[in-house]
Amino acid sequence: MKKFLMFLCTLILFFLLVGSANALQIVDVINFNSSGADQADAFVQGSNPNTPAWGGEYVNEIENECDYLNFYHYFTFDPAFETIDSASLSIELSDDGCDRREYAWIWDGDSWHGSGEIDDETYTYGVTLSLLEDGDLFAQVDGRKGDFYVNSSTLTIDYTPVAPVPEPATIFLMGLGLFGMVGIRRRMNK
Ligand SMILES: [Ca+2]
Ligand SMILES: [Ca+2]
Ligand SMILES: [Ca+2]
Ligand SMILES: [Ca+2]
Repeated sequence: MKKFLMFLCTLILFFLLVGSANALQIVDVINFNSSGADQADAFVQGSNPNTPAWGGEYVNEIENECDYLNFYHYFTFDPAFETIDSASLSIELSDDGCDRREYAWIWDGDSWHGSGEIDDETYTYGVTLSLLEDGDLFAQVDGRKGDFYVNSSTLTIDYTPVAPVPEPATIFLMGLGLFGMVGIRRRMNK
């Protein structure tokens, strides 16, 4: 029984020490449809006030070179971040037919990227990490030529959370764990 308790305490200590250092991931997916998006806040203007959210008749379709789609990813770091380690933005576009010579500009938060011929493809870009500290990212798809759909946008963030402040119960368990380890060592030395 004593042995088992010592083992348990050591195990708890191990998980307390290892568990607090784990990196976390946020994945925020917005699916666009003809009249809006499945995330109600996708068109709520945040830290970068901008022009109206979309042009033309349909939200999820870029109908010509004057059309565009502006949107926000909103996310919460829970627990708060110590460091944001990496982030990417993936935007899925698809052709409405088999048309040729169709192009878009994609804004990833701080730079424009040319798409090349749009058929059915997901475009992924690294995101400048400092843009994510305030909990939102503004992105855009602008028509350059042709007509195509903007199906979805996925923001993936990997971060290291702040180390939690130990509560009295945690300190007590850690104490027990240390006590258990000392006990095991003493036994082995006998
Ligand atoms: Ca449109
Ligand atoms: Ca095409
Ligand atoms: Ca931001
Ligand atoms: Ca097309």
